[in-house]
Amino acid sequence: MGTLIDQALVAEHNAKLKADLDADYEALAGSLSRRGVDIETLTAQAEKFAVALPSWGAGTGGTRFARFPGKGEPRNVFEKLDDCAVIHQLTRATPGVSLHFPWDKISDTAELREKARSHGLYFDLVNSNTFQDQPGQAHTYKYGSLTAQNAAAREQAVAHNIECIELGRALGSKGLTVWIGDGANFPGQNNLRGSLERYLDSMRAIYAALPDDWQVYIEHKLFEPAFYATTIADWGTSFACAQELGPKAKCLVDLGHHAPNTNIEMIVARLAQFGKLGGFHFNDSKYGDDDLDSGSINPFQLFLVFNELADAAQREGASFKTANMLDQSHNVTDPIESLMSSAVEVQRAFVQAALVDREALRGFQESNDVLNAAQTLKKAFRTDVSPILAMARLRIGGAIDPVAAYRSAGYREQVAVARPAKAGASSSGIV
Ligand SMILES: [Mn+2]
Repeated sequence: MGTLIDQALVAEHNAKLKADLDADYEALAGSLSRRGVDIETLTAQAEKFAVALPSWGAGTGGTRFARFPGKGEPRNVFEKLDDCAVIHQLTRATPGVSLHFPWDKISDTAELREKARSHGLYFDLVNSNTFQDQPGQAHTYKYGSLTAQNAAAREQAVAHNIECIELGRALGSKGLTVWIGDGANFPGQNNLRGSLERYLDSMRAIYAALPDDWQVYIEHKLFEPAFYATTIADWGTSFACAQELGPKAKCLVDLGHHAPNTNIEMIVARLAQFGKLGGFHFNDSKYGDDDLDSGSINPFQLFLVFNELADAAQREGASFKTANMLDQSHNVTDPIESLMSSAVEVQRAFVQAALVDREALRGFQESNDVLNAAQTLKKAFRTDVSPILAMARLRIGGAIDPVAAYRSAGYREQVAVARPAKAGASSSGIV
């Protein structure tokens, strides 16, 4: 199966919106041209942009209080891939899927790989899970996994990560993201330094199992479920561990995993400067690790992150790359709609950052023209690049308005019939 929504329906949708898009695109081309910017260069860049989808995002997430599942949620990894394929079909910006084990574990990786291939998808980074116990597990992670006092629990957690590498390898993935919930809820519960020493010992064993062309991504998070002291709480700890482990270890920045008002774009700049910026989990937040849709609360921050990425790319050339994926929890929206909108918001920030006049910015910085330096960024941020994003999608087979096309195709109603809910079938989560 190549596409899950009849491409004729997408074409019909596009035909209705094409004349308006052409007019908007032409108007934007004109105004950009007066700024010395070629719209076609930006559209070509937008066409190449990709952000990976989290398999766990295809279902309704939930909070600590409740989960309100929607109709037709995927019940297994194959159905998650079907939904991811629809998101990519309409946005043309999400060809990669990031799996989470053991939630997505199956015995036949060849079948899963073939399913992805038939959808035009590939497997991005794989994720391990030692932040909850699985049925039948020998040793609990209640008091930690990679940092547990109990050596057998640590060994079990290391073995799970190595199994994730093997599964990922069979699926064509090139990296493992490790996030642990380890830490303390009380002062005195853990020896702070001892916990990190055990973490490093465990990570050295995982690192040693990495194939030559693989990387391991360390994801930090300020708090939750450890509410007093999380072992890998911040980018400084993440960076120190990545340095300690070696060149195949990088830092992964989840936008939600910081204290409110943290200058995340500066963290991005620091990690890029020292060669340890591995990738991102994009989402948005107001208070903590809210896992809200990317760009829904603070789109300017998202733009400023991409501004740093554009600066790093200009300094370092084609060798500069990051692994980008969404990591969100959809509680009150259709996950497919949220993931499509979020992919477009991340792509929007990327294109806006490409619009920044870097030469002018440098000039204003050197001459201490603070106001104009700030305005140079704002000018790019304020530019509505929607026609560029829509035109990019149209030219590579996507939908001018992905959410409208999705709704009119009736996909959710169809899968609601095909996927009757069954008790305990959900395997979505929040990370
Ligand atoms: Mn994350």
